[in-house]
Amino acid sequence: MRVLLVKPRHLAAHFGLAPFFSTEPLGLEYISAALCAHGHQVRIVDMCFERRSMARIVRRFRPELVGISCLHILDVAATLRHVEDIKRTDASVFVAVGGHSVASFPEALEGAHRIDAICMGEGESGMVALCDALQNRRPLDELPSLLLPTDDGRFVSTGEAREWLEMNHVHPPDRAAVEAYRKHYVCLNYMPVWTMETTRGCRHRCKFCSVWQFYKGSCRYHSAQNVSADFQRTGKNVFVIDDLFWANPERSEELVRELLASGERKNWILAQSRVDLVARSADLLRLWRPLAKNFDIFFGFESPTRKGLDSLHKGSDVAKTLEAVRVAREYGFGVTGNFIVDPDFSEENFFELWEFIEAHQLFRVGFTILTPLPGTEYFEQVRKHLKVMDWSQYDLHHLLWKPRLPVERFFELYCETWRRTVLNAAGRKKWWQWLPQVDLRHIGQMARILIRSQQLMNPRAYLAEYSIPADAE
Ligand code: B12
Repeated sequence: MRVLLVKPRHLAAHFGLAPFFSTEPLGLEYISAALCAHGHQVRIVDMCFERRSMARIVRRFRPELVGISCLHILDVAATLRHVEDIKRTDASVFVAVGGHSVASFPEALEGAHRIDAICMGEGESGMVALCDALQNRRPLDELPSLLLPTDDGRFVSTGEAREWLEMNHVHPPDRAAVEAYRKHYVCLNYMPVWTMETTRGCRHRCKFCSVWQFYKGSCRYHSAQNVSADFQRTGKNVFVIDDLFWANPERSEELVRELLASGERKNWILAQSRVDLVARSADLLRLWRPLAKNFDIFFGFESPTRKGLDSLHKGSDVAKTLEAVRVAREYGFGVTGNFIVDPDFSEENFFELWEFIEAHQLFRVGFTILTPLPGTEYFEQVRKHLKVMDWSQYDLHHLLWKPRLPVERFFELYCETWRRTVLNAAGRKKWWQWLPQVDLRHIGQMARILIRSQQLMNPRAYLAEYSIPADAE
């Protein structure tokens, strides 16, 4: 079959670190590899950087099946627009929508009757099964993990999801399918960037995170040989998107030995991990460090206090945060991360956060506003109190209910928090100090990103998008 896979064109991301991060559609690359292995003809289009219209792409490629990946709930509006464009161009094309956010919360697509199926599970197996059924004209309600539309605009389930994939059977991602867009993929001052996956899922239970709920607490690992082969295919800057890097010490040691033996070295690697894990993994970190000239760790710091960590179900403590920072620095890793700002913050909570950042020199960090992500237990718990159901505001930088402080003061302090980081082009790291770290060819792109990101320190920008009526409870 001819299959078109689509990464939607999301809204211009303007707050937080979003302008600094733009990465490849790795999930679609895995799906493409699985489909190609079954003899299908596949194209991936990244609508964030695609110049052709959807209508033109559909007319040219004439897909029989289109799969759209709705990774973030923010992508819902763009996804629906693409569905309309595809169906208007050729109503006979079968349109399936999948991906993390809609599989976690299909309700976001309710009423979208032009979608032919919502896919709940991993696309490597789901899309192959869908192609097979469509090609052989078998009824779709025999396939598991689909939601199929009814005449009244609802979706009904075809049954429980099948088992999670056995990772050793997953084909490495089809990187060639996105090479045309490669120059657009950036992380901070590193460009172009490749993303890689070594582990899928997370076994922790953080209140704000939707990953463990999507993967039902499972954590699975690609084989060391497959990761090593993929590592050699990636370029010099690599963002490892695993939610919990170094999760399994034995397997991680096997993997790093395999990678070291391959001789491949990178300019920059970014890996995301937890403080308690890093605090107890000094020997493992020492083994990993030689793999790249620059190696940053992105920590979910979340809170400077035990009380704050407990309220987020983080299952860690502040002593571990400090130990992780010490271990990472001792072995030459760059320390980056994120803190969560609760709408319930008082002035003292902000001051506490600033003191912590200053005391431990954590200037390469970001901040997000505590947000109940659709599909999480937390979302269901607070749902009736939410004042905003516009998914474009679920970017972790909008208030979804009234804060404890007056809203103007909340955003003043939130922006002051951001001003204390290296991203303040007029502050800690002047704009021109970024330049030596950027390849000459990319200076224009870097300057544009820096200019765009200065909005995140401007309270008026947030207030302009604040939509909660003054008389709301
Ligand atoms: C990489 C990443 C990013 C990248 C962008 C990636 C991209 N290509 O667009 C960057 C760093 C830019 C980013 C930004 C943000 N992110 Co993000 N991101 C991730 C991360 C860590 C990995 C995604 C990934 O590549 N996974 C690996 C691939 C293999 O899996 P996959 O994409 O899910 O695809 C599989 C299945 O879902 C399925 N599938 C996917 N598409 C389709 C389509 C069809 C048709 C079918 C059948 C199946 C299918 O099959 C695939 C293969 O198995 C996830 C966490 C996670 N584990 O999912 C968070 C995550 C998706 N991000 C999240 C958030 C909150 C954000 C931000 C809002 C954070 C912020 N404050 O800035 C921003 C939003 C940016 C924006 N404006 O859009 C949340 C999303 C919550 C939600 N429900 O919306 C997640 C889940 C993290 C979390 N801990 O909760 N992100």
